[in-house]
Amino acid sequence: MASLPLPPDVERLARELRAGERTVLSRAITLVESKRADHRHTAAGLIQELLADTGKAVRVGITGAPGVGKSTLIDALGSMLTARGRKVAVLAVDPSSRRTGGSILADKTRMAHLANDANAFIRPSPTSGTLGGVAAKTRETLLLCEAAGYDVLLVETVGVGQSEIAVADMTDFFLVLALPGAGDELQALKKGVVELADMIAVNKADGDNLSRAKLAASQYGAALHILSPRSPNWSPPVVTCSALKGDGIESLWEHILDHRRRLTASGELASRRGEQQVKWMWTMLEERLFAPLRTDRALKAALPRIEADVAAGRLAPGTAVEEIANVLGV
Ligand SMILES: Nc1nc2c(ncn2[C@@H]2O[C@H](COP(=O)(O)OP(=O)(O)OP(=O)(O)O)[C@@H](O)[C@H]2O)c(=O)[nH]1
Ligand SMILES: [Mg+2]
Repeated sequence: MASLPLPPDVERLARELRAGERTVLSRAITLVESKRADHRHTAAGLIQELLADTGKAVRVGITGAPGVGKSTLIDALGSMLTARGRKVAVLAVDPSSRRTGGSILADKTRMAHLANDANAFIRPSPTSGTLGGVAAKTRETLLLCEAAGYDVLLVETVGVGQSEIAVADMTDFFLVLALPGAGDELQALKKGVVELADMIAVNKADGDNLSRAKLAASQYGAALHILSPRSPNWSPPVVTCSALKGDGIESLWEHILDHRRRLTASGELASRRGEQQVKWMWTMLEERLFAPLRTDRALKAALPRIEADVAAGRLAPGTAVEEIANVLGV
């Protein structure tokens, strides 16, 4: 199948984006987030055009329970980095409708420094769609930010579901934030998030919480010890920090850079990213192949009867699949 010709403005858009203009970046992200078929087509062309300009940033995923201090930490870490001459982009993956216009504002106030920082770019999560859809758009946005010259990407996701895996799959380093409270560590272990962690940071290690935070950190350390590490080249450290006071933020970044050096030297970073790209391709292909299932009118009309027949035991599932394939003509 011959691919459709690209609209002439793709090259110009790519050029302006490389120049690092924020308004152009915002516009390109809006394009990537659009559901219109012609926009999708242009967006895909733009990403392809920019591919050689991507991949240079440090990509960090940050997760943790609601209120653990993710945004506060991003504000502190991001500000430290822009002060050192880095350009920082903050993205989020949150497919739930939790984040309405109001809380985007709240987020910006919790990232008060970055929100007013010329070297920082904050983009809230696309608000509608499946996790797969939201994650796909965030991945493309991440590439656009890299092409626009952002060299640190911080991707926040709330630790309540599958979105952590999606974020771990698009980043190089996965930071899990925890609270100094008892029982919290076990919860996180149950969800399997800790298996993804390249580092655990017990936040709010300040004031009365300091000793409890240290205790929690040693418990996490013991728990991590019995898990097999995600990488042969890295043992996830457990640290304490206070995003609010800025304590431990510098050492947090040192760990991230250390991880990067080791995984770059061993070749693991490149292979991890390669695997992520291939996985991404398959995810997009599956989405695309599944699309007719959701939109085909004839199938939509036939499905309730087919499902009812399968449920009632009148129709074998295999026969039902044949029938559906017939309707779709595949
Ligand atoms: N004492 C203390 N409070 C903190 C610290 N970090 C964050 N907080 C407070 O915890 C509350 C939640 O912080 P956020 O940064 O919004 O947490 P979050 O994890 O981004 O929350 P969601 O995005 O809603 O999941 C705010 O009131 C912060 O001021 C810290 O290091 N110490
Ligand atoms: Mg937040």
